[in-house]
Amino acid sequence: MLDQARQWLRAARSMAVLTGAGISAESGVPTFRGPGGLWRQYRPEDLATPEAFRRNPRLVWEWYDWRRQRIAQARPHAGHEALVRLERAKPRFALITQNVDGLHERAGSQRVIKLHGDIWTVRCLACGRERRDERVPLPEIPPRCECGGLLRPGVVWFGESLPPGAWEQAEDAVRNCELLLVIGTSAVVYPAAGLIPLAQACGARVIEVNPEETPFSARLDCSLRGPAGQILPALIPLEPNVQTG
Ligand code: BV8
Ligand code: ZN
Repeated sequence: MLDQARQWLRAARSMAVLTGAGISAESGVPTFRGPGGLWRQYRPEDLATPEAFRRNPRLVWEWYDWRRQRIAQARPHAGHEALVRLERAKPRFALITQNVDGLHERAGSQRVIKLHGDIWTVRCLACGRERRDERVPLPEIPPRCECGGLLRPGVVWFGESLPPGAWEQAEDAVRNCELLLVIGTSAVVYPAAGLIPLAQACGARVIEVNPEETPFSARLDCSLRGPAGQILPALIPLEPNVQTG
């Protein structure tokens, strides 16, 4: 399995990678639906929706401020670093992430397509201004804009459409790749999860890395059952010749 996957990976001339919360688990950032996941204490519809924010911006911001503090203490791991090596080795490469934690960029990934926004950006509901805000913890909850307006996290909530351009870029990358590597996602959130069958429909091979089964595992070319921090470095070894394509 691993050898076959490594061989496909080495041979692929164009690649797309789709990551979810699982790739940040070994960095100490809780996942959403796993044991002790973020959603355990909070139900998604209670917090990650525009309605919840309108109803109780303080509660929603307490959750995001808590997550920002967890992420600020986290460090990218060997799995994130393996994806940086892969990006450098493959001329045609796209890293599509559902994560909002920014760990891929902190590891050195350059071409990151963020489908669900970025927890380190905020947007003003009054004047619409968007900016990076990395203050941890936030000085006031909920945080306010200079204009006095309420700031919201720069992430995509349930029921909200994805950032313009991000979806198109992701779809284009998946339609045109030979190989899709899916890492650490439960593949239940759409439209992101739809990229997996789309890749298959366009003739790409799909390799999955996840300690658990997902709704797509049985239908994929290769489903590697294990943690990203161990499997990715084995899949994408350090030696210099990994870029032979
Ligand atoms: C939209 C950002 C429409 C904020 C998030 C009914 C059926 C189908 C779809 C829907 C439906 N009802 C509603 C919908 C649509 C909805 C949706 O898909 N709902 C789901 C729950 C059914 N989708 C939306 O609303 C999307 N928008 O459709 O808009 C529209 C169109 C046009 C115009 C207007 C509107 C927006 C979805 C984005 C929501 N935002 N987060 C934030 O982060 O706070 S989603 C949230 O879930 C995160 O982004 C997260 O990334 C995402 C997916 O979760 P995962 O990343 O997969 O994480 P999870 O915990 O679930 O799984 C972790 C996995 O890792 C597990 O498999 C585990 O085994 C594995 N793992 C654990 N440890 C490791 C590991 N893997 C590797 N190594 C390890 N060590
Ligand atoms: Zn403002």
